[in-house]
Amino acid sequence: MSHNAESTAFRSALEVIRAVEPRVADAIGAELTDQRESLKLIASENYASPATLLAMGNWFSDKYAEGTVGRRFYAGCQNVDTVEALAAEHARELFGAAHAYVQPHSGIDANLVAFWAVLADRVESPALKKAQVRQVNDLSEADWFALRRELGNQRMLGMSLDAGGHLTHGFRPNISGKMFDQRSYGTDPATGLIDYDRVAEAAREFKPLILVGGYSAYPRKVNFRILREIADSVGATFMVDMAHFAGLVAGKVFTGDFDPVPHAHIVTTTTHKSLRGPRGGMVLCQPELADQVDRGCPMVLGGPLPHVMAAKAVALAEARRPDFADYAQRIVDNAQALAEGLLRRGAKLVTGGTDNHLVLIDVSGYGLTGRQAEQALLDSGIVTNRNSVPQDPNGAWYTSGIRIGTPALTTRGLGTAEMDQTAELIHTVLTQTTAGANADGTPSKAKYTLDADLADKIARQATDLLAPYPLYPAIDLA
Ligand code: DSN
Repeated sequence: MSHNAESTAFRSALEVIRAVEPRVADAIGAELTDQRESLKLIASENYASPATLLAMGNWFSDKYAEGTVGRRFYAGCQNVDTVEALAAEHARELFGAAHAYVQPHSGIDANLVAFWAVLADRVESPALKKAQVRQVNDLSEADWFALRRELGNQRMLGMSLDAGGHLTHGFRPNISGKMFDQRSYGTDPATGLIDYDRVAEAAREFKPLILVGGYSAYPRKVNFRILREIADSVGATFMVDMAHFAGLVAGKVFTGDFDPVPHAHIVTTTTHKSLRGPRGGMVLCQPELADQVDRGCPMVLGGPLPHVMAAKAVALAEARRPDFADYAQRIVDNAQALAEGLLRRGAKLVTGGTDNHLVLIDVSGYGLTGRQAEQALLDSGIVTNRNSVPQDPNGAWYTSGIRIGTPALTTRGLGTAEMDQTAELIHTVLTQTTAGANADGTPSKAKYTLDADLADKIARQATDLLAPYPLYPAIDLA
């Protein structure tokens, strides 16, 4: 395929859009410019391939396809069946999973599908048995009351938010925190690492129905074999949310005890982070959960998005190519180079480093909150997000941390030398930023000062750093 084909495809698409609503075409073009010019260090973002992006922009978007492959609630789904079956096959082969469900629209949706599947599989509930889709109309009022009583108050044990766990692992701002009686395990205050003995102790005391492994801001490997043993010892279902590190599992950087798929009963993921696919979710599971997982739509999901499933099939096919393993290894090499560069310059990092794709800087070492640091970096052309650190005194809004990750810059081709330069840019911005004060003189958690000329200079240096590694080099919209 020629480079010219990619350029022609996107230019033509924009021409067609521009004829209807030019402001949308302009915004799409502006987004490409912004993404090309900024140093994207958001750990959960990436750049999907042109083939993946194009697979989403077509008439598959027009199809309803509730149900599963070969068993739909709508006629005319033969082509949707083709792409859904392909995406599931690629997912099973890539991860060595018994079953794959590729309909979830996001990671949150994938987790909801998993929670429902585990509840339906594990909770002894005559009312629930009746409530399965095919019999839902037969439920009496008494059945509904029984169903709520029998399913309610089940227990979930997951990683605490400030130690790097995710909102959907039983925390109040998410429905999982209302569905489940939740307790969390944190990390060792001295090392920042998961203390598996403490997890085992919490599991023994709490006796969860579901033990959740996985994180969105923990910079280390997790031993899933040990977590499975803990789950088994208390009769819990072991679920892993690998949304952040699915690309490292796919690329065989995380193997053995660190690969969740052979150890967990059920694994959820997004497809757009280190896996580098379209925005979306996916569930992998053991055979005994497959039937419940496949009820995801309409149980907790809206109609599947066939255009996104087509894009998942494309991206998963890409991840099965040998060069994806090289990409995954470079993600980790780059994160470690970035961590080392920051440490050498005096930054304080949670756990003192990383062995995955992300680094968590404790910016209290620079006298800043996460919010101040995030904005100062943004002023300087460096896109990151603030994040809590363990036992964070500033809470989840202001925070004391900055989370940075390397999947996106690694896709562009930046390597360890550029990571050291990136560390220099970050360190310069953070050392030159000063926390501000409120009108009454009290310290502000949001205000800061950073010399505008310095911010501009750093932004130019960031652009120079990116210049040899153009984003979507074949695409010229001019
Ligand atoms: N929003 C994702 C992240 O940034 O980690 C997780 O939901």
